[in-house]
Amino acid sequence: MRTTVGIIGAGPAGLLLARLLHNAGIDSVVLESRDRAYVEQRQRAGILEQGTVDVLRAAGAGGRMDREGLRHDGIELRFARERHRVDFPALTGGSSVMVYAQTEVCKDLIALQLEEGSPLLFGAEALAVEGAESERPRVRFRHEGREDVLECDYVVGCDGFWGVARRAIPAEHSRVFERTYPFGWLGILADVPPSHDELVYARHDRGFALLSMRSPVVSRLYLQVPEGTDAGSWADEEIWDELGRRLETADGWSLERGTITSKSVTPMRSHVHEPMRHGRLFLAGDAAHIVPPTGAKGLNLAVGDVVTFARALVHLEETGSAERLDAYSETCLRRVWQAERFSYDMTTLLHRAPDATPFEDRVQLARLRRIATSRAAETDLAEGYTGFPLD
Ligand code: RFL
Ligand code: PHB
Repeated sequence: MRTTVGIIGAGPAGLLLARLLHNAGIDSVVLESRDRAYVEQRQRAGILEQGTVDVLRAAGAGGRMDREGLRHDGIELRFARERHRVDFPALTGGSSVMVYAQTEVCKDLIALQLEEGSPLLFGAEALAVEGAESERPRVRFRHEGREDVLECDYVVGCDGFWGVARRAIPAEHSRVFERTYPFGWLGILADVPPSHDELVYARHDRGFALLSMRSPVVSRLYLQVPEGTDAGSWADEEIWDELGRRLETADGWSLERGTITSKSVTPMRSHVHEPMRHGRLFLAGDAAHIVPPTGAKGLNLAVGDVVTFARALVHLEETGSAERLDAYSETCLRRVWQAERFSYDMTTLLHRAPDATPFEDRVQLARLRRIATSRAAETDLAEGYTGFPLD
């Protein structure tokens, strides 16, 4: 098999890249190791930045998002039983975010790709990327029990944190920057209308809690739990009790309970692989970088990477200049590091480290109070949350 751009992985990064290339008249093949149902049901992100919303619309993939997504103009911070709303449009000159689940973004892009795009193969596991430094990189893969080779002009590894693409970059050319956190998130989906109309990020002495949503009738909630926690060790009622305690306010707000339909634990890490390119192999999305979910940045960064790649390739085809493609890693990493910084700030602002000292607790509360009382500090949060511009 032969194509211009071989894409490994049909998460948001790979699917959107295939769509952008299709719109530009460039052919591609997407190899995805899992089946379609799995990819469409994997519970993950929920927040799209303004820039991501604009990209999906321009790619012709925003129809259902505009009908069913929920535009949010702010979030609420809770600490010391107080609440403070951050008003995004007022602080950023009009930006907001969209609540529209990653599962839905993937469903929309898969439907478009299968209808009118280049080939998208499910159950096709990439085994290795070969010849990244040559003119003709190849992806060896297994599909329907047979091994095959995809010959490409370019390979883009959109295969997430555990994928194979990154491994094709020799260690002597790689640098990894990493931080792990001694806690994770226990996330639930529940059949109950959200108890607040915007997301609530709560700092509590017992740990962080987040109230989010998937629709007007489905809530998504998270609790900070110790690293390595087994989701099954938390009974449903215990989860609701703990969420109620951590989200409690002095003004009598109350949390509605409902049937929990899914329960899982996510570890938290910050990770960046530099550079994001080796020869004709490019890394995009979680394959190159991971952020802790507190800043809601992972999917949005993946979108930024593939937009940068697609624009650079179109520029090459139109002008003959590889300048933008050569600058891919540098261009992406500038934005990646801003998101890493923001996600780290949000994580340390709101979580309680198991070894936190009383001094650190006081500083954390002072940081929150600063945001609640200084327009400059609040604007910094609003700008980071609604998203950093694409170069
Ligand atoms: P994905 O989504 O992991 O997709 C990678 C795809 O590659 C496939 N694959 C392979 N295919 C072929 N051959 C191989 N050898 C392969 N190895 C892997 C996989 O099956 C998969 O389909 O990466 P991508 O596209 O880079 O997208 C990244 C996002 O999924 C991720 O950053 C976000 O989900 C992170 N994230 C959030 N991001 C946000 O922007 N806003 C949020 O609100 C948000 N909340 C979250 C999150 C992630 C979470 N978890 C579970 C980590 C909340 C949570 C709880
Ligand atoms: C989600 O709805 O899954 C979600 C929202 C905000 C975050 C992380 C996850 O910061």
